[in-house]
Amino acid sequence: TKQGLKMPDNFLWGGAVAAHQLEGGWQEGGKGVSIADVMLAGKNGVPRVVTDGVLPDGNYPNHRGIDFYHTYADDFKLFKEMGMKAFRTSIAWTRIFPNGDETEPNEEGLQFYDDMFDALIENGIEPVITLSHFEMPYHLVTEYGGWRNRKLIDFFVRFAEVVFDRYKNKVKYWMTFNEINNQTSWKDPHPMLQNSALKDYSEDEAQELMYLASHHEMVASALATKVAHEINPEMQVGCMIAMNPVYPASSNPKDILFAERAMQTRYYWGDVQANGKYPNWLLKMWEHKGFNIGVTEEDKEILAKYTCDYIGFSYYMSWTVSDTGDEWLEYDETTNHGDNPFLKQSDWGWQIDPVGLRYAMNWMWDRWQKPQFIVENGFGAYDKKDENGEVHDDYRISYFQNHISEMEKAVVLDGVELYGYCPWGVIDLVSASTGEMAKRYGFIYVDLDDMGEGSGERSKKDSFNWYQKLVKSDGVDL
Ligand code: P53
Repeated sequence: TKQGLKMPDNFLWGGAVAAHQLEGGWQEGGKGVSIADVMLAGKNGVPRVVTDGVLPDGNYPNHRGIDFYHTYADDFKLFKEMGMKAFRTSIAWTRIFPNGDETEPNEEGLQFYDDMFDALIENGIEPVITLSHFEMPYHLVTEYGGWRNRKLIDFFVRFAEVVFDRYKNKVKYWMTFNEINNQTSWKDPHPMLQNSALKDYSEDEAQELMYLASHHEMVASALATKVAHEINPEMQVGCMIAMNPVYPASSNPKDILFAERAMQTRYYWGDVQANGKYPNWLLKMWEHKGFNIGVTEEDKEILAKYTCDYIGFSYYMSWTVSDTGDEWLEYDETTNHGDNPFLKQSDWGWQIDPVGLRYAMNWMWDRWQKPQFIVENGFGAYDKKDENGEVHDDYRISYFQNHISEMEKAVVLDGVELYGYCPWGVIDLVSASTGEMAKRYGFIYVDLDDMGEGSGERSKKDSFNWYQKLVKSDGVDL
């Protein structure tokens, strides 16, 4: 085995999931229909189709998840056996406010998470909770047009206040909006719906709508942070950023400049949420494009005053760009990427880049000066069971060894402050981008296929034992 660097004793070695990708029980306990409930399964290279409401014969994998709604108590025993100290999941907004615009919450939904958090705490596992993880009430899309509508700020803050108050003695670590910056790819309808509940807009208005919706989300996030601290000053409320570094394809200064603008474009959300204000280049760009985002003086004050407590982030891959010759340096995430000759890709075309994690942690530390929390990192792969029914996922172990080793250097050698590490999909679940079960991330195998066929039985992969040893040794036994 490899030798790692010892991490601090209180470091939160954990695992991460999101409600809509594993709970199932989509109509139980008074739950409303979420945007994940109207997404059909796609496949590797085949995007997921969003339907107009729920169609009778569609294959909607998020309706089933891995039935965690009923199995969590047993699953937590396996988590404990693995040594997990933290578990990141989300609260499905639709279990608490089924339509999103009610004034009173649904008690059955609140009770469900009370029981779940109790079960976690009994197993010595700290809950880490995301408020909005790609699973907003569908009603907010059809009735209000999603986050383009300022009314959503009130709905979100009400939801946040209810759960902060209810779980104030059980949950310390929170995040507001999952991967808020995925909508950098505003030409792709998928993040527009998942992040901002935007549907039915014209191509010409997409980019402006994205900035408008994001503005409302960031004001809502700041107000939620304010409320959290009023309820319990101990609570830590993070932003949540998808960290995919964008590199210049060469040392040509034009490529360097363009890549820097790509970074500024992808991470301005962090600038607003951590530093409390919009960067000048973006204000200039809005002016140039004639965008009217309607940032009020009051909004500015809120953003400046209630910045996030920490930077939650996911890390899977890095990208490469070359200068396009555009004077305004406009970065188009859907067309500007090239392959990096130094890196290999997963079966889904995600470039594997462990060193980029150390680079990114240093870059964020310098820019935002806030503690960090890696709340996703992992390797989606086709796992095969051998004749004894075992999964030997050495490729996954090696992905984790290489990434964790760079994370440890960022902390121990570079001094970046890091709360913890929660690998994604600690138990197999439905993929967000493709809706497949076949794209597996877990240390724990779940016997279910893309159509939801299978026993649902859980079993340990080789990576389970590997992670258990790693945690026991505080990161030394890599
Ligand atoms: P899946 C795109 C790029 C990077 C991460 O992704 C992304 C996405 C959106 O799909 O999402 C995060 O399941 C997300 C999780 C998701 C995980 O990464 O598409 O926060 O919900 O499951 C992995 O392979």
